[in-house]
Amino acid sequence: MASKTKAQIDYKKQFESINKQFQTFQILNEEGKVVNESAMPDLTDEQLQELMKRMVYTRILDQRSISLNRQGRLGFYAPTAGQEASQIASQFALEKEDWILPGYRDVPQIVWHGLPLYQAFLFSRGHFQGNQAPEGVNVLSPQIIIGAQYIQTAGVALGIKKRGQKAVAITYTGDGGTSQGDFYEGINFAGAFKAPAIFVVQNNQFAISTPVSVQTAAETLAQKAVAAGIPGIQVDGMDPLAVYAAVRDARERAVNGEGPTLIETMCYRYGPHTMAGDDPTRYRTSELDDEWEKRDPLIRFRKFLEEKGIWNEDMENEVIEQAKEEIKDAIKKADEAPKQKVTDLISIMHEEMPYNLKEQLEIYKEKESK
Ligand SMILES: Cc1ncc(C[n+]2csc(CCOP(=O)(O)OP(=O)(O)O)c2C)c(N)n1
Ligand SMILES: [Mg+2]
Repeated sequence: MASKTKAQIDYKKQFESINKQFQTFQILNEEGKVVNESAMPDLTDEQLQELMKRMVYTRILDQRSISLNRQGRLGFYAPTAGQEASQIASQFALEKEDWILPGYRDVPQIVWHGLPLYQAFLFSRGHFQGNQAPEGVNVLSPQIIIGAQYIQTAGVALGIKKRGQKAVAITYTGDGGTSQGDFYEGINFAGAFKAPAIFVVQNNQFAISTPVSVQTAAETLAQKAVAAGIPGIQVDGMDPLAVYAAVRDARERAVNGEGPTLIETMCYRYGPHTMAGDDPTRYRTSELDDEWEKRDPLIRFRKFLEEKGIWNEDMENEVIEQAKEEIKDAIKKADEAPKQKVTDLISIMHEEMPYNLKEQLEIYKEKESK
């Protein structure tokens, strides 16, 4: 009898049906018009204004951070312009008791979750005080190792579940991060344990100079959820309402014991990868930049709010002035932090200090007293 050599599945159809299920979710289009009324989140006018304020503020924070970095007053900085809807609207959908596990580009979310701005500046300078979130501010330090925060989030979410808390752990990585083993381990573990986690992939189209088309053969990054047995959704990451609605829905499912969700937000970083010498003109065309800048979250949300009669230029200018003022105060406060000492690093590392560090602590205390 002849053995069957042909696969029994029509793979072409399989791919088609998978891709069909991961269409981009949008509520507000580029012109600021609602295109998906039934999905409109339940937000008051005050909440909509607050969301806009935070996005405008964050754009200013980005501009000021870039300039402070150029003046040598900040250290590590990864620009955020273009990712405001993805970052700010996702944090806006959280509650205070939720935990944020950020990547290096996700400083705005932890600041809006309660980390004082001067501490974010200290983080940028590599000062240990930047990593000490105040009690009750549920944020971890920005992760530099690509994807590592996905595994940590599975753990934090499982902890939340075991304690019976009504909260979630949300984390962020980039398109490049989805190629890491940690990414798969994190979503798989959280899925298996139905842990209350929200995994956000901010697809800003590039991992430094590598475009998504080179990163993976997958049509969308959201569909990577399928293998972990969890829901996945691709969202217009330049649309604050769509991002808010998707994260809010994921949060509700998570606290109701229905497990994690993977959310891919389609966005773009206008600036360089970091301030450490990256030149995006070497790997991106100005046409592509223009295409994405037309989708800007601030432009479309401003149009939407103005149309509703709840936003105007004066309000926006007021936010800009407030942001500049607060940023100035925060950098001044960061300047006042005590100079970092080796004894600080040794003493903050462990709850109970191992004997070898105790020895080193004495040595450095002696040195620093001179
Ligand atoms: C495990 C690991 N490998 C490599 C790097 C170096 N690295 C820093 S950022 C980056 C690209 C990440 O791109 P993406 O995940 O798309 O995030 P984006 O910077 O675009 O927000 C790489 C490879 C790293 N930090 N960690
Ligand atoms: Mg990226």
